[in-house]
Amino acid sequence: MSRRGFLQIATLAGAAAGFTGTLARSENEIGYYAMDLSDDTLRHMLRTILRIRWHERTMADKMLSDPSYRAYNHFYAGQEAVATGVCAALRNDGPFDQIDLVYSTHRPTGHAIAKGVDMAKMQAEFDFRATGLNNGYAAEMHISDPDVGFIGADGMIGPGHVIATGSAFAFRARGSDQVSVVFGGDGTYATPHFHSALNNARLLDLPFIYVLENNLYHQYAHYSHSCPHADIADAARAYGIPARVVDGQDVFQVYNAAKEAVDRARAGGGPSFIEAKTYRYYNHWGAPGAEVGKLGAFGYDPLAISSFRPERELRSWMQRDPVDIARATLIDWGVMDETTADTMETDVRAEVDAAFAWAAEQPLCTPEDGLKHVFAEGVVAPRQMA
Ligand SMILES: Cc1ncc(C[n+]2csc(CCOP(=O)(O)OP(=O)(O)O)c2C)c(N)n1
Ligand SMILES: [Mg+2]
Repeated sequence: MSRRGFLQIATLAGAAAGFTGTLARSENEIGYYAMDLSDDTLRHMLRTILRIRWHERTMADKMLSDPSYRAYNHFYAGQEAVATGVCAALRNDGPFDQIDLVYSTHRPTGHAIAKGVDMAKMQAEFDFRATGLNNGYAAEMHISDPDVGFIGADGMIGPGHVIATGSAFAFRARGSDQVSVVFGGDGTYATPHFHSALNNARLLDLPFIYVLENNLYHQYAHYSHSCPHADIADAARAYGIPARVVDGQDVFQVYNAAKEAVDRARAGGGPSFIEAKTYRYYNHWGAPGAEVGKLGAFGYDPLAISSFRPERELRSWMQRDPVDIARATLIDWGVMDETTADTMETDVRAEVDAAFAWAAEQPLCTPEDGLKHVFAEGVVAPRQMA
């Protein structure tokens, strides 16, 4: 019997015997839904984490080594388990009026990949190519792909939260069981939109999930500078919203909390809040302080007024890397072995290289393209007043 099978039986036996310990459960008793996923789904989750990670690393290396490379990024490395665990609990395929929607942030790459956005097209978009995901108009901070329910990245922190509750309101009004999810950072606590979205979601009992990625910093300031709570989840509880704090480095813990929240929303139980404690391996924006071929930015960021985070803090978070945790868990559960895990990583690296190569061959936008989609094309009759 696999270790996962053993843990599943132990959980059932524990439940039957009224066992309330932590065996085979996450410590805050979310119910270990991840263990019941199919092997294929579990492998897909690790693959998604790896796809995000190698996209990040490839892009960072390009930014550092190729002066002609135009694309830029707010790197998501270190946080991959959050996007992956949440999106694994959502409906990502199907007609637009049935899939779940994700509203992203200024750090959108991981959310986009996890929701199912085509990586090659996204990469072409980042590089201002005319055949990119949004015809070269969006770059990183405005990518959007409604076909997979990825409503979009957002250069502003906050306003997307309120728009996401609008979608949730539409779902409720139409009697749909779709769910609207917004990702936000610890920095959004200090925006009015954070509070407005949570208040309205509770008042109207909306199928709305707020996923707060607490990576400790907004730009170069610690979140305690703008938020009085150690757990930002306490702010959601103040609005009467059930809230979980999870280890954002462990994709399966994130999934458990997301599944619980999605089930609640679909059943008409209203909003949920998930605070994932996590960390970003690069600096706020771009790759300053990073080195080609190495994960993370340990060096000084010239945009920061001072060295804003201790190097040993970054190193200690990297010891609990989302890739390692997901991989070790699946090997422990007997879902894969070291060799199949290595093969998956090799495949993913080839896929990412191919996506970058395809994007680099795509035609660039022309100056004329910049004037398209601004005004209506052709002759437009002025509206006549009756
Ligand atoms: C309304 C608004 N104010 C300020 C900014 C500038 N800004 C961009 S990212 C950022 C910090 C965001 O921090 P956090 O929400 O913790 O997300 P993280 O960057 O850590 O992922 C700020 C202040 C902005 N984009 N929008
Ligand atoms: Mg932050």
